[in-house]
Amino acid sequence: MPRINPRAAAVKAVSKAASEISQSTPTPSTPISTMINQRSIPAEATEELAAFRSKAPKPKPEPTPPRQRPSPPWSPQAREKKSPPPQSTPIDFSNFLPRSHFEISTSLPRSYFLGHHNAALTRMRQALSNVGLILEVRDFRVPISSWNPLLEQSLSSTSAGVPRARIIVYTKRDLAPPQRRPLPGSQAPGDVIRTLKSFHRPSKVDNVKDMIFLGMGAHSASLQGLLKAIKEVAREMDSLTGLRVMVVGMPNAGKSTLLNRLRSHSLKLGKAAKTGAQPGVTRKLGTPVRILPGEDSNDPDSEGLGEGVFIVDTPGVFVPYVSEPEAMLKLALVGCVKDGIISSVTVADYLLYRLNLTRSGVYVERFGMPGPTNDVHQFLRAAARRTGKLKRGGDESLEHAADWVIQEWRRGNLGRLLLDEVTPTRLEEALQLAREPSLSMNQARKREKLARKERNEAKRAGVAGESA
Ligand SMILES: Nc1nc2c(ncn2[C@@H]2O[C@H](COP(=O)(O)OP(=O)(O)O)[C@@H](O)[C@H]2O)c(=O)[nH]1
Ligand SMILES: [Mg+2]
Repeated sequence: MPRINPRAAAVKAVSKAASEISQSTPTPSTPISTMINQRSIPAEATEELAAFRSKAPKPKPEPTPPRQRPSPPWSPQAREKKSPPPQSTPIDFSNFLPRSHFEISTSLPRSYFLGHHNAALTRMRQALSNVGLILEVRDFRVPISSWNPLLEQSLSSTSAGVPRARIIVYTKRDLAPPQRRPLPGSQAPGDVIRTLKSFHRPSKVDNVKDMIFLGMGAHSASLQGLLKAIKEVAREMDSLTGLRVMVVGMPNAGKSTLLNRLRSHSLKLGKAAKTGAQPGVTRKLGTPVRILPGEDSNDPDSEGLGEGVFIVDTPGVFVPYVSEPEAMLKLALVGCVKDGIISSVTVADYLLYRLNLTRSGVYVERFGMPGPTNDVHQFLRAAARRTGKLKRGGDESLEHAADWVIQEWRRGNLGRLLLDEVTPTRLEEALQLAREPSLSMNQARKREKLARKERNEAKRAGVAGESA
């Protein structure tokens, strides 16, 4: 038995208790300067405040937060990292004014169209000859931004010019807000689904056989619905060799996961395609994988399926150029763009802006903040302190905190959002874009340059008009 020094044990116990008390001490109430920064005071009140401040004694500077070392795995902070957070918190937003507009730098990258995207598209075109059905995967949180017209133009019709059958699958439904509780200032997912359903009617978009809304977990009814729709297409084709399906979409939209889930649901077989949280996991066209048995099987439901249904996985293909800069931020946030292409602090700032617009205060409680904020640095400092994302000297690492915040949101633990506004007009505009002849990268850049010039000229004219 090791000998215990009673004095050392007592000192250890006292310092542990002291650190627990300091961690549980509530944050001091918000100083006026912070409240102004957060714009939690209406603009018209600032003048009165300024007058009051000139008479009042100078406020004490904000206390610097205590420097902390990264917490060990058994500490309360580490447990906080693991425990699933509450999805809605009664945070008071009544005196808080969220930003109504997100300022986007003109230098924001507008493309993530890589060499292997282009090569994949060429190989997909070559492999199309025996493909009877395209499963087009889009992310339900960004149903318009993750719509890739390039895929549509390249794959939608056969060499004879006949439109190829398509089913549109909206994934990640589970990461959108729950249907019964629409967030303020945001559309209810049920309305978005209705708008998409009425838009995708076959009369509007060529040969769309069905659309399916899928999420992980308790959504196997949708998976069942998708298999049924695939079977119907196979029976319609009535080919002896069965049906070949190609699953296509933007990077990280959930294509490989869908293939695995269809196979597992229908044939109870294990994973056939590699999946991952970052884009670029699937680099090559897959070999066809069976998802439905052929007529020679004992399955009574395989009638009319020929040799069965096989599915081919493909690498994600990004749009050559994103003309709407905000769409690029949305795509980065949901993970269609590889992390690091856009600064994670910018992406986290965009997330903060969107969370505040929907009055989602999950972050306020989780990071122990005095209230909501529009200041991304304040947001990330609080996240860093709470999760131990600290630099060697103890200062908060904003980049690491930003990476963590983005991942945590993607896991559905920091408020769930629908990022695109889905209206018939917006869908109609996207359709027009999809029907335009494909823009080359250079053409797209030229187009953007011209648009920027026009924007700047309009801005200058506006300023001149004001000062005249
Ligand atoms: N929550 C959730 N995650 C999903 C869903 N579909 C895919 N994912 C995740 O999204 C990430 C990308 O999936 P993957 O299938 O590799 O995407 P791919 O690049 O389109 O093949 C993985 O981490 C998946 O687990 C979904 O419906 N819900
Ligand atoms: Mg994949």
